[in-house]
Amino acid sequence: MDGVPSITQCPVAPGESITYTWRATQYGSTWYHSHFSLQAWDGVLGGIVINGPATSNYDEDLGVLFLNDWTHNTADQVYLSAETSGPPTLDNGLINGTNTYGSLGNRFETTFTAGNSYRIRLVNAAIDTMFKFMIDNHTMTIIAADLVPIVPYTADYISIGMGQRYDIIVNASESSGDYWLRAIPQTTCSDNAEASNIKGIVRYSTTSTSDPTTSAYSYSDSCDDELISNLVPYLSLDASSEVAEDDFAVTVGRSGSLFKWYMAATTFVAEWDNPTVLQIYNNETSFTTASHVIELDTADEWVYFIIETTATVPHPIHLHGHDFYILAQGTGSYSSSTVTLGLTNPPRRDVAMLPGSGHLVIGFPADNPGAWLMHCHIGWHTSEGFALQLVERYSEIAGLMDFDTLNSTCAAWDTYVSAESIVEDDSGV
Ligand SMILES: [Cu+2]
Repeated sequence: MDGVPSITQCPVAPGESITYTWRATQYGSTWYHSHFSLQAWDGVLGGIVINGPATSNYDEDLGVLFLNDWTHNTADQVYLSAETSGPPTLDNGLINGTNTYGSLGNRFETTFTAGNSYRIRLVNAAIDTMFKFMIDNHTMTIIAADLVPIVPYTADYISIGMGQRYDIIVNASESSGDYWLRAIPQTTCSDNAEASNIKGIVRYSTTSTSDPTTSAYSYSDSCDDELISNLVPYLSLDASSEVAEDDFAVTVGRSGSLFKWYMAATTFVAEWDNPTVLQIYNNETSFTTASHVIELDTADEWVYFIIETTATVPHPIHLHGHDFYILAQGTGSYSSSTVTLGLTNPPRRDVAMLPGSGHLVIGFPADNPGAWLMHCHIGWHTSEGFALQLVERYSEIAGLMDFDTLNSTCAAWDTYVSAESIVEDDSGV
């Protein structure tokens, strides 16, 4: 029960609070954010670090480093044009919540001690920007993808999609100087008015105040994930043969003047005041078509999801409640006769890119009872209905719920909605 409104709880009314208590069964770097409307993209987010072993050594943990895009109007204001005219050019970007704009603002800065090595926990918390992240003159060793430790590999830069995390280790391999740290929007799928200015500074002297004069590593602009062959989980697990399979064509269309996204011809809408787990609590078994419930009833049964698009826009596909196995990811449509699934220790994570005009095949066992959202992590697309939900092991869910909190949260929400005449105007997630 991870706090998604319309799925696992009612939204938290203004002035109310909710406390989440959970047992961490994994370790590594992740983040939390509001799932109500577009609040996350106005800054209702933060990092989560769960300590545990790493697959490579380092001297110092610098913690979470957020990469964001940014709009000068609120995301809610911008949404009004996004849903009628398509995704807008965003105004700027932020490194850990800060950047310059003209003569205003300040850059993120950090100081390295020559010879030391630093762990940085990257989070792409952008609403609609895929970044390449790099630090000039410094290579990196990548040790985790989302919450999954991987066999370390080295690179000059890393591609990080919306919602994804990477843990990297950077050696302070220079002896002095100032170096740009860059989050570069990939123009293949992202538009940003300050694309070359989303930068921070790595210094070797705390007293230096000069801007770096260093150059970026060369790269080719793309919105592709890191290669499957590089994302090798340190704990080797093989995927099992499927027992069930679902195929979801991703399409976009208009409902009146508004863009809506569809998976298998359904654009997602769930109700803030009637979350899925409340329906389960009330023993309801027929869900609305628009709430796009996929029921997984058999414990530990393997399911494969085939997600395909014929449009050129790539999408970061995120599943709550699971690390899925990436069985295939590529361009063109999926066919079992032309695409070979990788079942031997494939990458596991919780966000993967569906390539433009391409396919993504993910698989996972039904080993986590609950109601779990799957959605595109582009904020506009989530609100425009690019989502579905799993009801995983229905009969076990009620026993895992905290009814008192569910009911009191919903009661406070209902009171607020009737007092303020609040109307749900998006997908509810
Ligand atoms: Cu999308």
